[in-house]
Amino acid sequence: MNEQAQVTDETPPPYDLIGDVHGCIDELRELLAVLGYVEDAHSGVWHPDGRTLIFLGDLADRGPGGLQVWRLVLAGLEHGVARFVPGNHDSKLARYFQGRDVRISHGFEQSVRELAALPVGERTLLADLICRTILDAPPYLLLDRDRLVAAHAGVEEWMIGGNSRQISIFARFGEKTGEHNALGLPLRRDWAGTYQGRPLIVYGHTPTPEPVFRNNTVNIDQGCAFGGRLTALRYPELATVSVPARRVYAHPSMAEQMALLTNAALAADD
Ligand SMILES: [Mn+2]
Repeated sequence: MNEQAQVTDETPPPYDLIGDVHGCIDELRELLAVLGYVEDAHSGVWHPDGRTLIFLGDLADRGPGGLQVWRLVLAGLEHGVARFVPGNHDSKLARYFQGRDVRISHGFEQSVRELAALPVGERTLLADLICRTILDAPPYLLLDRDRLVAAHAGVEEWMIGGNSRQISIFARFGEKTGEHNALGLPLRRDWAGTYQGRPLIVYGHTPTPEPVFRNNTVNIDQGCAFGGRLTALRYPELATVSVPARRVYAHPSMAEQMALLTNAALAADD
């Protein structure tokens, strides 16, 4: 999360934006194939029509292949066919690589396992590369001549075009209200509900069963690691393409989450 980095990216469309992968490597490969991407050993992943992949962060944790997802994204970044904005799980991974104290929870235990399984030399190289990528990345991206914003948790209208520590934290975490929902998860201020800006904001971070288009914002996190789906938004087409999770990698599953939230809403209506 580089708070000095340029947030404007000159890469022209078309793009494919992909929500929180969370280690779902099989679903990511399937989604990329459906979108027409080709993977080869030399150039990594690429699209015959010159499309650019934009990853919305939270690449690892929960699903079984976080480091494989990272390798695919790193190859895409190296060959100029992918962009990346960091999520809260990515910044935690960077802090871990810097030797700082982080809680091994919320799926992070899976990434620790994957790292431990690597030979030490390979682990060091990969850790350095991942850490540098996360720390150098701008907190969000402003694309297509200021018509599109890609951010993990979102941005407020006044933040667009700027960069600072406050903006970087909001883009990765959103803003907590101090309250919790029926799942015990912190409630976040509904910035999208009042958004009136011109650029379309594409984000993830909070899983919803379907992509949510609202006030010129789109949430494309469909909770793949929780047994939901992995979604891409094609831009400028604004079509969503999803593949189902092969299984539930983390609980509460999307079905359990929806049932708990529905029950809480019904109880509140009584
Ligand atoms: Mn997140």
